[in-house]
Amino acid sequence: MKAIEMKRGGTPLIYEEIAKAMVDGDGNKVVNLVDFALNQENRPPSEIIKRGLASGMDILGRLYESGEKYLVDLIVASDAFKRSIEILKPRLIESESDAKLSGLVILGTVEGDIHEIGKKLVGIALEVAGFRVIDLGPDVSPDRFSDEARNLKADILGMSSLITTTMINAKRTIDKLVEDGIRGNIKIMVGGAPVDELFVRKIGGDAYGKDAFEAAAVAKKIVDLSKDKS
Ligand code: B1M
Repeated sequence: MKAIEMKRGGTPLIYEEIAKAMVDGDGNKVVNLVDFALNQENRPPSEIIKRGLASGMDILGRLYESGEKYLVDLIVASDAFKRSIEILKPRLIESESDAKLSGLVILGTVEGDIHEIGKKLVGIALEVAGFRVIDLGPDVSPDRFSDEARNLKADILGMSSLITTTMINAKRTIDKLVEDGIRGNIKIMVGGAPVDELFVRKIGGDAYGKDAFEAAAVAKKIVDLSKDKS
């Protein structure tokens, strides 16, 4: 593959190429470009995610909403995104990892919601920040969240929610933790496109993360604060 030239103004064209291949549904091209950006051009993995993959997915989401793209296009792009994360993950952790262990986080997408790419990125960012992460996957019930939180003695429970109709299941999960008597032992962070700070506060959570890297920073802050208190 030939070296990717710079756009006027210095923005590397490779990020746009990755985003375009996502929108065009060319999964193999996405993965090859990601590999090229990382290994030939030495682009930072976090920028490849933000300006290439996530940007392409965002455009695709809008085209899906307006009826110009279909569910199958989202599935192809999601597969390419996940394959790309596997390429980027080792480099992200090796280049940006914080050596000391910050705590244990259990992570999952709320019940009824199968979106998992954002959650996977949050998991990686938390690992980079020194947390041990146990990913329960998508569509996690309040009962399961609560059982795992108790059994694993996790410091933080992180919930991802992408659909407006199921985001209320984050509240049902918090209610379940209260019912099981373990709410006071764990910090709760919630995020995802339709979620905001106000929603998290209303349902009784502790913290909101706008994106993966902000989520990791916020996680460190709430764990450090609770250590200071004890
Ligand atoms: Co669906 N989907 N989808 N989808 N999908 C959305 C979310 C939607 C907005 C598309 C649209 O209509 N514009 C819409 C929801 C509308 C709404 O409720 N407001 C939607 C819909 C309707 C659906 C279905 C119902 C469609 C259908 O079947 N008719 C269905 C849902 C089925 C279900 O869950 N029960 C469905 C299915 C799918 C696919 C399976 C095809 C696929 C998911 C594949 C997978 O994950 N395995 C998919 C995709 C890819 C999308 C879009 C296009 C992209 C989501 C994504 O991966 N983004 C999405 C539209 C969009 O977001 N533009 C859409 C990339 C990712 C990096 O960003 O997930 O936002 P994001 O995560 C960010 C932040 O939000 C944040 O950090 C992440 C990284 O920066 N974050 C957290 C996320 N979790 C966090 C947790 C935290 C902190 C931060 O703390 C714990």
